[in-house]
Amino acid sequence: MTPPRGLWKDEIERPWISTQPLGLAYVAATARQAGHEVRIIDAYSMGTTTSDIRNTIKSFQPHVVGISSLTPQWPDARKLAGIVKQGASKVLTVVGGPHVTALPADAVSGPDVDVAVIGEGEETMRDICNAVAAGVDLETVPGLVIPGESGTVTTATRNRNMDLDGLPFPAHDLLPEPAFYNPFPAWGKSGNFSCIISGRGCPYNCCFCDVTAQQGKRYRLRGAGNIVDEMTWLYRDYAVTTFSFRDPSMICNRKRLLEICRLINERNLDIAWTCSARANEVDAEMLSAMKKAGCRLIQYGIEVGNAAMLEEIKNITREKVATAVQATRQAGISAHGYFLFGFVDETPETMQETIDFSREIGLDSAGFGVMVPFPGTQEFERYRAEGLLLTENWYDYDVMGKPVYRHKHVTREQLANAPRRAYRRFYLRPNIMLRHLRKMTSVRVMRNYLKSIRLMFD
Ligand code: B12
Ligand code: SF4
Repeated sequence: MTPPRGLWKDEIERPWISTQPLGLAYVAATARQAGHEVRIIDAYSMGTTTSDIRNTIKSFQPHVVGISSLTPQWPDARKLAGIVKQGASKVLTVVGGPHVTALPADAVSGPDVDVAVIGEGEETMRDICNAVAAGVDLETVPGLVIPGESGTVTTATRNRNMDLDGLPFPAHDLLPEPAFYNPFPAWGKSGNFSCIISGRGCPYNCCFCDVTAQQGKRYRLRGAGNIVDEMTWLYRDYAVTTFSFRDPSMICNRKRLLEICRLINERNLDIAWTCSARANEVDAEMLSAMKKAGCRLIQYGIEVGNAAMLEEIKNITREKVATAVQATRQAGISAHGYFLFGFVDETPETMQETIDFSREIGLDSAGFGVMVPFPGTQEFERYRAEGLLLTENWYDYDVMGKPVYRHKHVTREQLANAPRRAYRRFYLRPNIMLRHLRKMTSVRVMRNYLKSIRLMFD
């Protein structure tokens, strides 16, 4: 299950944008492959009510319930575990996901969570289900934290899965219909949308990001054939025509990237897709092959505009970023930049530099947020050690929310207002507005644009 947003304060709301919870769908597919009967309730995306959850649990009477949690979802996840226990008192509640991996002992400190899973959960959840079915002690299963009478017990370390092609595809058939998910598809094609993961791990270990802590420093890549097989399945059986590669590593291996593009063309998949990239990784040949295979948008994590901060945070120069954006647009692919405010050296001047840089380099679109020091990141340790964290209510740890820390050089108000100011400065320009007006080709896209515009002025 994913926890419904706002459950902890009894104010459940459906998010206005949600995408398939792939991690959970991988875990479900693996447990099912081992012979267990599995259901997924994506209560976060569906805004499932407490009474619906109770009814489902009462009628299904599961032996094990797995709950996935990002950091801001943790208060909801914990409350959900309690509701599950009320519906089926003998059930084993298992939590997993990025927040649990960062703070597993904390995750099992309450009365309703029985087991925390560290890291990638496919094999671990399969082993938990097997152990429960066979009545075997959970302490024999690697990768767990379990509450014990004299403190928590951490079981043996589980090695990372090096054979991602050996995993079953995510259990899309257990999720709501793809049409239910409503991302921002201005760059996409009409039809359904799906996320896809082409690999795990990231060697860069950026100070604000926990992907390296979660998935390790080494890229573990799926093969091109395995990836395009999944795309072909989703295209044929689920009418998915728009894909978003959601891992940091999709373009990191040139040979594999070119092979993915070749296979998409060979199989005549009439699709549009997007991926994330680091500006130091692209070149003209790759971009041209990507364009021919349907890539419409590349999302660059740029983060800041100040040259010294850029060097420190992303180990890259302003020139390199500008060249990558230019080359992307020259290849006929739109370029999106992500920016964050609030890194440790931030000042009012560097915030302005970020806004100016976002406008200068020719991006088609940009996203701005306040840096959040998520548990498991270097920034979290640094802000905590310096006593700057203002709250450990994890619900507030959201890049769209208010800063959760005191900053040495910038007031909380300056920081909180920066994204909105940046959005206005970026988008309220005639050429950018015109570019986006041209993309309003459907009611769905128009509705999403209107919601975003409202956020700029809220
Ligand atoms: C797609 C995505 C989203 C999607 C969908 C999230 C989802 N539920 O899957 C959306 C757009 C909704 C999203 C939103 C946010 N996201 Co996001 N997202 C991602 C992204 C790009 C891919 C996730 C993914 O599919 N990974 C691949 C799968 C295989 O890994 P996984 O999801 O971690 O799942 C594995 C394990 O965690 C574990 N596991 C997961 N769930 C469970 C459950 C059980 C029971 C078990 C046993 C195991 C288990 O097993 C899985 C399989 O191996 C990741 C970056 C990344 N590369 O992971 C960020 C990431 C997960 N997101 C992140 C963040 C911060 C957010 C936001 C908080 C941003 C914000 N607004 O501030 C919001 C949170 C929204 C909310 N209220 O919860 C952070 C998480 C940090 C953290 N510690 O919480 C990540 C890691 C990105 C980052 N750079 O730091 N995100
Ligand atoms: S921000 Fe991107 S490049 Fe940096 S560690 Fe995270 S996933 Fe890797």
